[in-house]
Amino acid sequence: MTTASTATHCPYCSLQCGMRLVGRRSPEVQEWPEFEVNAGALCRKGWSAARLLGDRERLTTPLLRDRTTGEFTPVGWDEALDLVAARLAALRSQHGPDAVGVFGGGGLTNEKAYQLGKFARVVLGTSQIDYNGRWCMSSAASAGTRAFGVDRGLPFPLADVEQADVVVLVGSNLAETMPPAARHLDRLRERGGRVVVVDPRRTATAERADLFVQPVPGTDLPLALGVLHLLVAAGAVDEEYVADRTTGFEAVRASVSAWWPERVERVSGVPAAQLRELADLLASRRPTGERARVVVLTARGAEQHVSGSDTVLAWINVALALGQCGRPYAGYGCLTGQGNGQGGREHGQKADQLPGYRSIEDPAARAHVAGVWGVDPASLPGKGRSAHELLMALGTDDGPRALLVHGSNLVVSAPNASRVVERLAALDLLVVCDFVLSETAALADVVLPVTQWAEESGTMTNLEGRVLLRQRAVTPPAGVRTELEVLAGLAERLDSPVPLATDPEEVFTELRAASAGGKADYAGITWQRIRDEQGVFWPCPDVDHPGTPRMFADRFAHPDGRARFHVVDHAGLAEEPCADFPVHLTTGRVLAQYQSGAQTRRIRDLPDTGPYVELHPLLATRLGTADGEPLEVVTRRGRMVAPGRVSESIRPDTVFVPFHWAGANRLTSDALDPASRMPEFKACAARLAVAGG
Ligand SMILES: Nc1nc2c(c(=O)[nH]1)N[C@H]1C(S)=C(S)[C@@H](COP(=O)(O)OP(=O)(O)OC[C@H]3O[C@@H](n4cnc5c(=O)[nH]c(N)nc54)[C@H](O)[C@@H]3O)O[C@H]1N2
Ligand SMILES: Nc1nc2c(c(=O)[nH]1)N[C@H]1C(S)=C(S)[C@@H](COP(=O)(O)OP(=O)(O)OC[C@H]3O[C@@H](n4cnc5c(=O)[nH]c(N)nc54)[C@H](O)[C@@H]3O)O[C@H]1N2
Ligand code: SF4
Ligand SMILES: [Mo]
Repeated sequence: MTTASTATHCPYCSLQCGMRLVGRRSPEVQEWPEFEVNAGALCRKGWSAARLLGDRERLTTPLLRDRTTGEFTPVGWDEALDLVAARLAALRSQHGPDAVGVFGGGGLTNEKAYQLGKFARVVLGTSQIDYNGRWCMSSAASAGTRAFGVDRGLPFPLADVEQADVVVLVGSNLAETMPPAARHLDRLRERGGRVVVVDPRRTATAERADLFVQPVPGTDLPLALGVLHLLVAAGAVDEEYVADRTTGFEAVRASVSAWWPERVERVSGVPAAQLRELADLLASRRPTGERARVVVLTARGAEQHVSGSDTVLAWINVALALGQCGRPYAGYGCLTGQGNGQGGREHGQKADQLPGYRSIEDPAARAHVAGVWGVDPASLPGKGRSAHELLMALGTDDGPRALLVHGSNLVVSAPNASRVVERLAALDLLVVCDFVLSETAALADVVLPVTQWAEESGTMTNLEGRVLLRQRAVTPPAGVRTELEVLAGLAERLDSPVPLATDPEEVFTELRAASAGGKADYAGITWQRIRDEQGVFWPCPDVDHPGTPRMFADRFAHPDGRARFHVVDHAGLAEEPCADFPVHLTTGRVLAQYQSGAQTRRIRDLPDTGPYVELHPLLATRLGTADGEPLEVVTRRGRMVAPGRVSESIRPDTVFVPFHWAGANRLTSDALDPASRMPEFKACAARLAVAGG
């Protein structure tokens, strides 16, 4: 007898590496070499992912928490769902539908994200829904929409990067955050191409760079202005492309004249000579005389700032001025982060959005989606608060009094997290769906145990806009339900005007109809096509359509078909260092842990080092500390103690703390980008001292 093997995808990041699960009980991860995105390669998180299936820390029964003792009591599903529904109904009738908030996640499958948005708008009638993707790539999404008329992280398959001549990574540590993708950089370099990495830390990714640029945190925007200044001065702008395919360049050309290299050097700390080297690379020619193919990629380092969306626009300006967007093996892309970071932002769990990447304020979009849902368009609520604003409103006079959390451990991952914990405590009801008792679930009044990843089927849209199918590979433990069943059970108890489906393929069919004609059009994608074709790229408006791996070849998505330049200027950080808080604190990731760590900290095969403070030897000497000694880090919001890790790789004016363990986000600032509402996770002002000294 052969052992069952199921082709599926990793539960973690947006690369969505293909893998096989072998065995139905405690399955083993094996490679799936035919799947082209990762060609069998996995990082250690992927290899160890199956360890959490059937783990003893796994939740298998609904739990009710006694607010006085803090103790959890296991209860049956009917009791839990009856109780949640009754309390939600009471809050709604007392305070109106916006008394209930919903917080989703970019790790949810398309089907779950879609159903969560429908549940909020149709069953609860609330406008108060948003999700953790707001903290992830919302700045790039907002910039992409403004520049190109549509937001798809990468408008080309990732492997195209290998065929480029110059790749500029602005604030991405992909060698640690999507390791199998780093091979594209290696192959590009073998072909003679060049890699540029922009990061305040010399990361594992920077080690692969031909040119490493190490700016002060939050200065990627003036860097782009300086690059464009030099390109204009060198006559390197592709004037024909700019005239044919874009609008708004003249104002941008004028605005960058004020950003000469020495001024950029003063602001960013990047030597003028290095800036010239970068501009020369971008303006270089292929042996044929044709322009070099340039790919500019941004990630969280550039985006998680109050100026994040303007920073992305500034780098898009560079790519457009060089005539790169829409050209083969070239252009701009954002490296999305969460497993379904792309799909999670298309189907309506965002405060301002309906499925198909439609606007909830557009009457035609409301009519279309309400038609698919079988409800009156007038019954759909309007736009709600963004993620952090939603959390800050909890338990206030006009904010939600109950919150349902699906797929976020926000106690660890939200900015200025101590305030978030205070807001959660002010709620009348906190309900968390999860498969482990995360730090957030531990504060809930009701915890609902759901199936995870390999125990259920559903689609995910990876960083390339490729819609993939995660197939159920193992039998879920007794006692857990799928999220679709939970939502349907609540809908029924809340007298929903329409029933909610529980079969994921049926939900996907409905999602296809709801997305039809929208920007992210899935109408022609079927589960069978995904199986047959290694995924299908949206937009795919009908079943005979091949899907769209490469966008913008002929036109951009604005009505006139042109891309838009935007004038942006350097506004700086929300918090600049000062006498009391003299260093920049930045935060991010390490290879072996994922996000808030709720999943990966429970996997014993992965090193769990705890938080640490990376600092330069010069700063260590000034503080009188040595490698491994405990340091106290203080910001205007909080403090933490963690061992120092002394390293030449970081700027002397900056320290780095990974956010996978609670602590980092007690320090971070919740100043928001005005366009995307992205918090400035990547910079705040901090003071360091030898702990206990
Ligand atoms: N191992 C691992 N992989 C992951 C994840 C994980 O948690 N762990 N999470 C996934 C998710 S959701 C995401 S969003 C992605 C994130 O992927 P990345 O964006 O690659 O990850 P980060 O570590 O958050 O940030 C990248 C780099 O930004 C740098 N940086 C800090 N401030 C600045 C700045 O002002 N400018 C510039 N240019 N760089 C700066 C940091 O030093 C860091 O090296 O990773 C995905 N993959
Ligand atoms: N300081 C700092 N903070 C950051 C960042 C940073 O760079 N620095 N990055 C930000 C970014 S980019 C992101 S994406 C966020 C991520 O941070 P979080 O939103 O906390 O994301 P996860 O840690 O992935 O949390 C997912 C939770 O949901 C559970 N879960 C997983 N899948 C499902 C599912 O299908 N259904 C349900 N119900 N639960 C599920 C997991 O067990 C886990 O408890 O953190 C942000 N916070
Ligand atoms: S790179 Fe991302 S998708 Fe691939 S195995 Fe690692 S965590 Fe999973
Ligand atoms: Mo993310």
